[in-house]
Amino acid sequence: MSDPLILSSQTGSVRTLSLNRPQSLNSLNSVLLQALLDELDRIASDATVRCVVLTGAGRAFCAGQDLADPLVAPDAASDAAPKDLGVMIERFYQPLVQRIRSMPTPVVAAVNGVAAGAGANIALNCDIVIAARGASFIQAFSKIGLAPDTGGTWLLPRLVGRANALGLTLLGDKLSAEDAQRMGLIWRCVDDAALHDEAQAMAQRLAAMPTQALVATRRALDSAQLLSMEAALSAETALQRELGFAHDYNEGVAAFIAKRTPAFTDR
Ligand code: T3D
Repeated sequence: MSDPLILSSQTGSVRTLSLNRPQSLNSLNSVLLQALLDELDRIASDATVRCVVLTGAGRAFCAGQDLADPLVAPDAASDAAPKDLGVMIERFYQPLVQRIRSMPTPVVAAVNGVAAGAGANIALNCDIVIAARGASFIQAFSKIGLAPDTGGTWLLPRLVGRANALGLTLLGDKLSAEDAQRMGLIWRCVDDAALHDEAQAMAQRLAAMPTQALVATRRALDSAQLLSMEAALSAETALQRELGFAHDYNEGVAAFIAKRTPAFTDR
């Protein structure tokens, strides 16, 4: 039997998913992409999971689209019809970004090695990105005659500003994890040997927090980018009203008053 393309394990309420095609640096073919979508769907309806960690098996996080996948690889024959890359993107990459960004739990990317093309942008769509010092980020699209996808055009200028986004995407150079942290592209860069423990500790910490409030915060920050200050103030009010009716708010305040650790349960 062949190895599963996604390795899945759970410690407490933290589910860890590892992309598992190490021989091609976890590049993404249609089977792996579908398996990842299916795993995220299962997690979304599994109330035992309160945080997800996404990482890669072997020396890479993910080298992006599998360029040898017959669905996208140009045919050698000069008279062959060109491949429609939009099909792959609509079927897999768009839903994947939407899934990650609407997960009912926080998602931590533990970037263990190179993250290129769609692989880089999958990591950057996660809520908290922790990278090993030896890891790197490459907006590899321009090197093969493409433009950024997997949310990169939306995300990069928001994360690092237009000048840095253009530098990264036009040049397609390798950005070290340290420079990525310095630029504000990721949350933290840690020693290679510490990555697993740091990512798990972060995930366990998030898992113990009020999940609904964390997810609502992500949603509010994303949508506020498109709002006026007045509209953002109204949206904050509506959100706070909604969260104020939830159990976790009562629990958080009760725990604070009683000087005890809160036990958050909403998801
Ligand atoms: O096409 C569409 O559907 C549109 C969507 C596009 C989204 C995208 O992601 S476009 C960008 C695709 N990705 C790339 O262009 C990156 C290609 N890979 C690289 O540039 C390099 O491999 C890396 C810089 C990531 C790592 O370099 P290095 O020197 O550490 O490793 P390597 O020797 O290049 O790769 C190791 C093996 O993985 C090698 O196979 P081999 O020779 O040992 O049999 C290599 O061919 C394979 N590999 C790496 N990346 C991919 C890949 N195989 C297929 N697809 C890949 N993306």
